[in-house]
Amino acid sequence: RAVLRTLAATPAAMPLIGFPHVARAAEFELKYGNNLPLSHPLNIRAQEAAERVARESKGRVEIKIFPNNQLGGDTDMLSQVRNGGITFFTPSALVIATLVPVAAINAVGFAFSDYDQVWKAMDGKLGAHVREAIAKVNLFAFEKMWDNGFRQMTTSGRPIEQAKDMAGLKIRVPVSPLSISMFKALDAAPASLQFSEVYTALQTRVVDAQENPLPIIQVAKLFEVQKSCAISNHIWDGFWFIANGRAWRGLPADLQKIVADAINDAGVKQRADIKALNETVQADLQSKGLSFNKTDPDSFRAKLRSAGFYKEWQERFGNEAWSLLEDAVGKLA
Ligand code: X2X
Repeated sequence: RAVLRTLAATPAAMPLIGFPHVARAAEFELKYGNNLPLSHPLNIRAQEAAERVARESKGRVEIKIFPNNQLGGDTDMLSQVRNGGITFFTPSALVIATLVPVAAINAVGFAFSDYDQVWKAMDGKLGAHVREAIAKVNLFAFEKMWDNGFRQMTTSGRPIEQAKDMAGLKIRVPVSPLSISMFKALDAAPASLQFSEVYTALQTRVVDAQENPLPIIQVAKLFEVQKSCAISNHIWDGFWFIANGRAWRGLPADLQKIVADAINDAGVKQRADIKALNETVQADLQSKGLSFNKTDPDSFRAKLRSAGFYKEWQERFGNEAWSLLEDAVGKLA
């Protein structure tokens, strides 16, 4: 009644001031966690996708992004997406492989030699094979992988040029059985640490080396605690954008389409961002004091072969997945 009196007393000429806009809570509030700094293309494109989903769903779906390990490390977020604590997570293939072993197949040492091979395989049969395996543990993997990049090795001491330089090297690797296996086969001394711990571990010399794509080295400022970088391209690594299976199935089909289209389109744009970044990132890192050297990939492949690395992982992944990989990259074992 009071409101009506106010309205009645309001001169028609005065624009009616809208009632304070109360933002309706979204019908679906979805949490997305990742392990990368805000400035990485993964977060920039994820933010765009979240805005597109809110717009196209007319506010029915809100994706809240928690970047840079705000929700905990990879291991924590992997268990959260499994139990539904969060809806989305973007683990590296190396990391989700702790749950879905075959997911590490794209990370077999020195398998991929360029991005044409990578996307033909991961957008094709090999990627489909891995997505099926991810579905079996009640997670949903979106069709398009996001790009982490070709991994390079950095050290605080002498540069790495060939396989023999790896002997005894205390190198940090992700929480990944394949990474441990590969660097042990190279006679290094690998230590698995979550990405959130890497900078400090290098700074305090708990480890003397690490390996990551150059954009990661840049955004995580690892050049501040490392001296040299060997361009080894020893692993191509990608992020699977995954959803909790139950939460994903709980979205109506029209909203699933809006979310999937936005996330897949964002993933393809993020790939282009990394490609563009790769043109400039080495010069930027050099300007920040990181020295670079080439390596002899054949010496590393020969060492992995003689250590039985390829044979071991062919058995562990199974012949079907291994054949899909070799169809894409040629004979490895
Ligand atoms: O932990 C790493 O090295 C990173 C950031 O590349 C992954 O997410 C695997």
